[in-house]
Amino acid sequence: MPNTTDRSTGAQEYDALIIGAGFSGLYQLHCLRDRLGLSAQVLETADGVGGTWYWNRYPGARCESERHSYSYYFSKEILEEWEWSERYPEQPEIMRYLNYVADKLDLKRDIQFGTRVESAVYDEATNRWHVETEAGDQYTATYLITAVGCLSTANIPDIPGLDSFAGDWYHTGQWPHDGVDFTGKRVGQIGTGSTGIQAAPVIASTAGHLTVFQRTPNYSVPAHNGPLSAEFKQYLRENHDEIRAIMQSTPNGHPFRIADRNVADVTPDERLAIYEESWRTGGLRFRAAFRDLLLDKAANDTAAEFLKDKIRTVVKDPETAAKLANIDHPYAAKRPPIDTHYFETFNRDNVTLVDVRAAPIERITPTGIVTVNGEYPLDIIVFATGFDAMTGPLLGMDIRGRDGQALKDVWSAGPKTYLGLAVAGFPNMFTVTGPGSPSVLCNMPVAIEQHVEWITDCIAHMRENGIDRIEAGPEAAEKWVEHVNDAANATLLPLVKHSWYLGANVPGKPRVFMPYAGGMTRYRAVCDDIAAKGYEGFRKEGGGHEKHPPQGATVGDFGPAAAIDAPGV
Ligand code: N01
Repeated sequence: MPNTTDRSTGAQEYDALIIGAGFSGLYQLHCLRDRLGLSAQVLETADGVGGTWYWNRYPGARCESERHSYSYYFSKEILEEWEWSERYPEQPEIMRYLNYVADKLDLKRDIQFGTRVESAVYDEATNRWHVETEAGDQYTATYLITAVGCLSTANIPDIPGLDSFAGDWYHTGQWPHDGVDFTGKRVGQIGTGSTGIQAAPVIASTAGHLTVFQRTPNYSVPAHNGPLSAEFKQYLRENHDEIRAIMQSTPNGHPFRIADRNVADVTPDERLAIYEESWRTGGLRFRAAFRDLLLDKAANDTAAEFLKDKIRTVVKDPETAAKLANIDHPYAAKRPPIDTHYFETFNRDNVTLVDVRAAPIERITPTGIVTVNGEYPLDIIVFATGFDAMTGPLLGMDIRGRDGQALKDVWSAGPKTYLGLAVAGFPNMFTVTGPGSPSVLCNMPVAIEQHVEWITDCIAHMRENGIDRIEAGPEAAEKWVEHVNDAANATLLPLVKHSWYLGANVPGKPRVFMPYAGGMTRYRAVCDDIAAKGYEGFRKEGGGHEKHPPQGATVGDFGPAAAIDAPGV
């Protein structure tokens, strides 16, 4: 319930507004409302909870983190009550889980569904955020928390002629709730990232014919999905604390440790045996085979060669295998997909691979897709073309901070945040999994829980100490951006020129490496240290704090970038 309603504007007044009802927004609401006792409201575009999982209903959509790690860990009761069914839960199961959590914590009564936020404007005189929705409803709050996710703004390439297509077309991130019937249809799928690799085998199983338009070939490791055994479920029930301890002590937040050995520490035969074993284990665990896979190109080459050999072994047609294995980026320098029979799909008679790097797409016609080699007649086009990642969802709203400055102008040369959590010039605004946070290089729920708890503690600290405004200091933000760059540059990640980590998948987007590659463990320690030092690097007003206190001498000492253990995926 709002504290009050402004009589002149009709604006509903809250302590906190949270934008988005996915993993982040749900937990943020619980923390602010039930732990701090604030009046808080979530504004959510969709008609239900779930965030990115609400929209990504494409065939084959399932989680790539292992079930028991893709969960909230803040509540023992939830951990004990909920039981996952498979190693990698499918989208409907994740939706059931998030609805279960929302109902259990009675969160939905404070979520306004079907509500798209258009603008959020900070008013310095009243120290409040004014939020307006597409429908013209108005809200104000002291704290604004964006929980909009990293991968929620669909990237639909601007291919000439799309409007003229007489068939149906869909983006995987905006999938129809009733599903799509591919039976007997000629389907074209553009995109071979994690999504396309999940979708293609399922689409091919019913389509008349599937043509996969591949621009950048990709590695993939079998997921080896399957139902959980009774013994494993028992192990999970009895070992939550230990599993959480592992997830919180690894750089990527997954429930397994990255091996503490370098590729050069073992003989070629041992290395092969390790890769074979990792391939059999499957999923993102393959990445954990050696510590230096993302730090040393020569080490990475050994994994890359192993994975390309697997493609050539699985795919029967040598020409198709060659196109699929023609990968020129280091393994895991793009987010490494995992799959269920992706490469095997190209052995089916009803599947064709088209290399659009060699023969680019020229246009879409009423009847299909035309590349420089000719037309592919289609009934349905599936865009598995990814997202305007990390900044897209934030810049999709008109967010204005002090002096009316727009976030899109402040970030015109690329995003700048302090810890990925706050932006200079935008007081009392917090960005869960914002650019500059580990987010997408980490198992998301682990990153989200840390962010939400840090933000909650920060707001509690403000209220206990009479601090009215908190804002990232520009110097601290500059140093954090530098540190984010150094952390990325100490790895092979920036070697991929065409990666959404860099914003390179969206024409005109500034090329800035957005996620923090220094590892979740390091990041957590930095955040804790900053909080322990009274939110060092932040400017505070109220409670006896000066308006612009000088920054502490140690701000920016986040540790050496090169000491990164092993960035995650
Ligand atoms: O998107 P992507 P995604 N012409 O950007 C191609 C997460 N995720 O949706 O590489 C032709 O990775 C593009 O080609 P290129 C995960 O973090 C999680 O697959 O730009 N092709 C690429 O092949 C993941 O990384 C899960 O040359 C075009 C593809 O489209 C992130 O979401 C599941 C093109 C886009 O790949 C995004 O994955 C799935 C064009 N004009 C995803 N434009 C789970 O954990 C783009 N492409 C469940």
